[in-house]
Amino acid sequence: MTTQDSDFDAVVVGAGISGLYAVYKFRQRGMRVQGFESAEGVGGTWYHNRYPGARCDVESIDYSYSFDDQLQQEWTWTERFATQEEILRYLDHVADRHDLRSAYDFLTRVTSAVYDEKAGRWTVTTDTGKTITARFCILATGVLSATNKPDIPGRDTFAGESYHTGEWPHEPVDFAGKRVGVIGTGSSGIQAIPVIAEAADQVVVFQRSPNYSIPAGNRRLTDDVLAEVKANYAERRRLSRISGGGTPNSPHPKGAMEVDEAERTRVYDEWWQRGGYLFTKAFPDQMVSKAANDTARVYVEAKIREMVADPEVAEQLIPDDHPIGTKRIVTDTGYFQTYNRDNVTLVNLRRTPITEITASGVRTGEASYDLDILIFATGFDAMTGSLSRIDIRGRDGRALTAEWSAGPRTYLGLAVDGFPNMFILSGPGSPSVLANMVLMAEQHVDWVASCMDHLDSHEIATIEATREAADDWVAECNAKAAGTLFPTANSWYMGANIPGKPRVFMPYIGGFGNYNTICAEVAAAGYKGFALDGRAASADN
Ligand code: NA7
Repeated sequence: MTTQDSDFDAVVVGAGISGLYAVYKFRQRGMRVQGFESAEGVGGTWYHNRYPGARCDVESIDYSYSFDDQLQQEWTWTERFATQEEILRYLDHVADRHDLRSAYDFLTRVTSAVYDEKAGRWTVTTDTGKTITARFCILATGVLSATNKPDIPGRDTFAGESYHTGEWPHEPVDFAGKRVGVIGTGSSGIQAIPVIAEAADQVVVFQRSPNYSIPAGNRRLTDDVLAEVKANYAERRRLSRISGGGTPNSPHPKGAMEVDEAERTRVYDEWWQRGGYLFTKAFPDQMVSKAANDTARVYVEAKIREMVADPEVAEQLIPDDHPIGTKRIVTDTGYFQTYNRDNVTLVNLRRTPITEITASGVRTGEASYDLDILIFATGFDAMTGSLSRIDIRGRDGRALTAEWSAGPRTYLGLAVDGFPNMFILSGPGSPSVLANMVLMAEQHVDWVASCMDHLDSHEIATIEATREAADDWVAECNAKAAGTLFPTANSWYMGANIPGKPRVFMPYIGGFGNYNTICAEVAAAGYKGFALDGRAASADN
């Protein structure tokens, strides 16, 4: 390899939704792009999370790229909420359609990214021994990709088959006639359990915290529905970009406490029928006012009691530790009814914690459960985990992990002071996990691409967030979160699921539409809050 071969305009780490679009967009600008991806194929989250029942909780017609109108007109989603398999097929199609794979080295994990101040370039090394340099370092490493496998005593001694939902094998897992244990009842566990229960002999669910979950109301998309969506796609996308969550849904015009009980119930009935996590957005005050939230909580709890035949089991499935929606609310298909089956047992770990995992199964304070298959549906080191697994160093060799020891610090969720020409896509400090991730990815990549246009047309070599702008943005994110009920829950949004991780509400919760406006204003003001070639930006730059 010659120096020229190993020197790029941009390196893109990750071939998920944001990485793929970054490669597309940068190549459109005529850039030489090198991508790295640790998996064998494209898809990111949707490559790895192949567990039974895995689906997106955002509607397929919204959870899809908007940049290629021909693609959105030609592609036919089959279901309202797409399966992992269908989303991966879609992303494979996009990669082929735009020849994106050719930018990537697959089965290649980036181990370090180091900024060379003298050269003004990033040096990136991989676990395959490759080293390249690039002007821009783009981290599209995903927010729910670094899996969390809790350190339960005896964890690795289990002699049967053992899987994490986020690292699911490619070969189908055969559950027939098997005794299956599932640890964890977040989105992954709640989606997987009903499907596994249909196939397995026995399912034992080890639940530490119950979760709120709303039936998806999933259905096949008819030709008529698709024709109407496609005829109005531009307007649908416009509404999504100005919305709070990146989909064309808006809450009731009045707050839950401003309407009478009959109206409140009518609205909840309507949003219950719509299905899924959108239920948390029925009223605008639901995630802000405890009294409003309580009305939603009571409504859903009554539904759970209706769905579960055994009242004692129903009570154990009802959360008592967080306002509804402050932990990512789950979108399910038949979850609560699964506990009406004879072959499903709920083990309440609050009452009887796991003491150890043994060669034959799981032991709690009260009983031993012999298992053939043990599934960890135990989540992720969310938002920062995929970044902290790379040795990222900015000016003066400063390590990103050290800079973030008290929690992630970014400007706009995109940039970090001391790390010039480095952009994080859909990272902490952005609305990513609270919004439609596909439109989020497009917004970030489009913003970065026009920033690059600005730099090039003004002959500016480097852009870097100022410390002051990052401090202000962190304060703004904290203030926005403090105005809601979200920080009251021990959620992965707060880093609370990982022992030792700082408790900080990581996403920006001011709304996707507002965020888009802020980013546009920053650019229009000549990249306010950034230093360009080391000098604070002004509107004349
Ligand atoms: P989540 O939502 O983080 O759920 C993980 C689950 O695993 C949750 O029920 C945890 O209980 C449980 N867990 C974690 N550690 C343990 C230990 N040590 N013992 C018992 N149970 C444990 O991850 P998911 O993969 O389901 O979903 C992640 C996101 O992906 C989701 O929010 C969607 O946005 C898509 P806990 O609540 O911590 O008591």
